[in-house]
Amino acid sequence: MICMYLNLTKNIKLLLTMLWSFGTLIFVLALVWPISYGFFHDREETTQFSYENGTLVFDHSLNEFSPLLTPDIDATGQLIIKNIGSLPFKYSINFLNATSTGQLCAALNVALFQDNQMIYAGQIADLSITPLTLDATANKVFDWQVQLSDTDPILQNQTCEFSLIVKAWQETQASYGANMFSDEKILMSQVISGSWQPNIVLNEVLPNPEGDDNQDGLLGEWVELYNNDDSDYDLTDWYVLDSAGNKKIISDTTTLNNQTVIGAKGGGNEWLVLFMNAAILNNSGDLVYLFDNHNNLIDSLFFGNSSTDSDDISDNTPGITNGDGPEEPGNEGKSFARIPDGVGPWIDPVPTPGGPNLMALENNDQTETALSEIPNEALPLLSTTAIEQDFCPATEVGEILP
Ligand SMILES: [Ca+2]
Ligand SMILES: [Ca+2]
Ligand SMILES: [Ca+2]
Repeated sequence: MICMYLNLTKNIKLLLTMLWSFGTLIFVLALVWPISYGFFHDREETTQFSYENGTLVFDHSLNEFSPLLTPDIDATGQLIIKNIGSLPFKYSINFLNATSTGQLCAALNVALFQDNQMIYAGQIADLSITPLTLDATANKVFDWQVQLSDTDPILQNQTCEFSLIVKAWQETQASYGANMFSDEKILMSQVISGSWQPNIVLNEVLPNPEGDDNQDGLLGEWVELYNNDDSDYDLTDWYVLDSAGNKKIISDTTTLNNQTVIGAKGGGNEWLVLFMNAAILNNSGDLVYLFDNHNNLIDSLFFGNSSTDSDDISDNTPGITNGDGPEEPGNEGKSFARIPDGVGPWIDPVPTPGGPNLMALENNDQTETALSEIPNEALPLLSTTAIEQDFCPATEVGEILP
């Protein structure tokens, strides 16, 4: 019995000794073990979201851009970064990805402003903002401005969806990385383009030039276009059709001065002359349609008789006796033109290819005739937009397409 007591006491002492040693070891380890931190990492994919992990966290707001983007109207948006944590942080904003119908994303020029100072200008795909700093509980508002870099109507009615990634990290660290307090969010938004058409019109037509109509360049038939817009346009592959479906395409070999770009209104280069280089436009009257390079009808004109050849008013080779005699001089060499350029009614002044339309040469008294004084009955049988509906419904246009 005594022996058992002694053994129990000995075992208890041994157990206490082991506990003491283990406790001492834990205490010593606690003294020399490095201080450790808990790291928090947060990542969400949202359009707007609020989340808090305790110390380093931000909220954001990125709205959709508005209004609908056109060559003349910029779209704007706003990005707000809010520090809702207890620590100041550094952060960066970078492009992540984009998808668009057509080529809209690639045609966007993006500018980003911070406190009215531009901090980025370029394509959305190149957006990269170097680390900025935001104090605890502070907000930062960024203003976006988006413009179209191209006026091509093919960019109409498209959507560009894009994502940005915003990373925030401890202010004490140079850059974002592992093993630190951080927050990361993906922001999504979109830019939508509206509708527009270049305000380009048929401005002057010479269906019956002096002499043989079957001549090239300015000696033959031609059609002049006018640009009512404040932007330049490259009209390569735009074309005109007549009522028989004859097609003349704009290129650097078919225009006056090899011009394919029509300048902005008021710049002195807002006219473009397309040569027919053949007897195409009927001197008895004809239709002229203007199409863009995507087969959209832009403008049309019906003009009346431009010949005085009483026996064959459709004769394109005046001077050749045809029945009762040659074509008489008169309307030959006179064009049909809008006065004022681009917007006015159609009359039949002297030809002015590539320049402002004139009622008559300056030594002619008609030059001084105010438009308002021109009696309606003096106007030839011409039509403008109002008559386009009668003469150029879409189905009829389709029927004459070559
Ligand atoms: Ca002629
Ligand atoms: Ca002709
Ligand atoms: Ca002209």
